[in-house]
Amino acid sequence: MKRRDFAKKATLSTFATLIGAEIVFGSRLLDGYSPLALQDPDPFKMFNKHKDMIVLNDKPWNIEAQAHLLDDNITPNSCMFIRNNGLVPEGNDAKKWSLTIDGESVVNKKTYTLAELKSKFEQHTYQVTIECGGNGRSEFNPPAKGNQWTVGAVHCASWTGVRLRDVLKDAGVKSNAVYIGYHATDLHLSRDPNKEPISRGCPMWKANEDETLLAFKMNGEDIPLIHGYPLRLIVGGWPASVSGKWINRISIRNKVHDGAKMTGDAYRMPCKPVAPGEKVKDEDMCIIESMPVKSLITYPKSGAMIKEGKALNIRGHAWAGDLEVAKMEYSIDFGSTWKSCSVEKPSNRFAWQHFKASVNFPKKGYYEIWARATDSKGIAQPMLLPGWNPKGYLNNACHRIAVKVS
Ligand SMILES: Nc1nc2c(c(=O)[nH]1)N[C@H]1C(S)=C(S)[C@@H](COP(=O)(O)O)O[C@H]1N2
Ligand SMILES: [Mo]
Repeated sequence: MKRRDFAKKATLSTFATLIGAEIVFGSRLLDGYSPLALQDPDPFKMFNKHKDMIVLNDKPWNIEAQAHLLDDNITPNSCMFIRNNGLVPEGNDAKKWSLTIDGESVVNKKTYTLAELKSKFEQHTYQVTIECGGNGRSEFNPPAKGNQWTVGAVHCASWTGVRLRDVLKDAGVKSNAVYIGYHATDLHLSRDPNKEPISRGCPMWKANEDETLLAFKMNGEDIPLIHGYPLRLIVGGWPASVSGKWINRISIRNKVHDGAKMTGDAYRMPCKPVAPGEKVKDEDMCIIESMPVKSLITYPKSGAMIKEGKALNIRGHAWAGDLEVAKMEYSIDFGSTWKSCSVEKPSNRFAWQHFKASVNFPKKGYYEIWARATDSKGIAQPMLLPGWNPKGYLNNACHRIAVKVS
């Protein structure tokens, strides 16, 4: 058999195994063609996601959870939303991975292998709530372009890694440092290697917090590829876009980082409130820092049927960016009156806080349960949509579920 025919036969048998059936006229398949059945990858299998997850986009992959999938205290991989700005890098090898610290404000540019990071610096584990700045975007009117997230672009997993500040300190930080910016290995959608899909960062004070990690484990295991294997930045309380995946370089900057999606209107809000639909100049848009207070009812699932005369035990989580959640309430009369929920302390800073309440209904009929969190500065979630903005960020309106008592 000629080499080429042999290769073709081997490919065909691989295709057949993947499809689970003989490809009857396979020998006539033109070179370079792959069967259609293999061109439609199943994201649920590929990423190990729960069947109730919702695919918003496949180029790039963007997949969201639903409120009832987020019931666990620590979100399992199967229920974590996926947000990509570019193409997922291929062939990441933890054994060959390294991280370079550079930039105008580094004392000694330094490169660490992943093994060095793990052995040289103390390891820490924190539960961190990570929410996409665009979570809730689908409610804005006029609509904002971008993924139409409903409520499911948030998760709270447990992350293990080394503190970014320990690594920065080891390389040396000049006194004129103001910001860090990350660089990662994902490819721009255009496949142009000179373009980065995203390269964001945060001020030095945020980079230096205890919980800001260079993480290599998620929920006790290697981070799944889609969530940043083998090294990811974890920055609690701020838009998830600051938590860069597939990190191989961090620059210590002497000015606000100006990487992709740091400038223009990306991840920025109008510095002053604007009317719905109003055009806002780039220079009037301000970088989003701490995320606002928010909560989710994760049990029961919206649409639950309740027996008359029985109390319903509801539960969920609440979080408040850089702050803590101080109070949690629910309403069954469309926000006219509120009753308190019990709310736990976070297991560490930036972990979401679990709440519960026992709800009684006066009679048979349709109800909505609304949940409202208040942060430690006394700011509560708005009952209705907060300020419209051109990119549809920071919708922290109260979460509602429907129930029927019969
Ligand atoms: N390298 C890289 N990091 C990234 C992104 C990306 O596209 N590339 N997306 C960011 C955005 S916008 C979000 S919301 C989170 C999503 O994290 P997840 O996919 O692990 O849920 O990753 C952030 N980190
Ligand atoms: Mo995001």
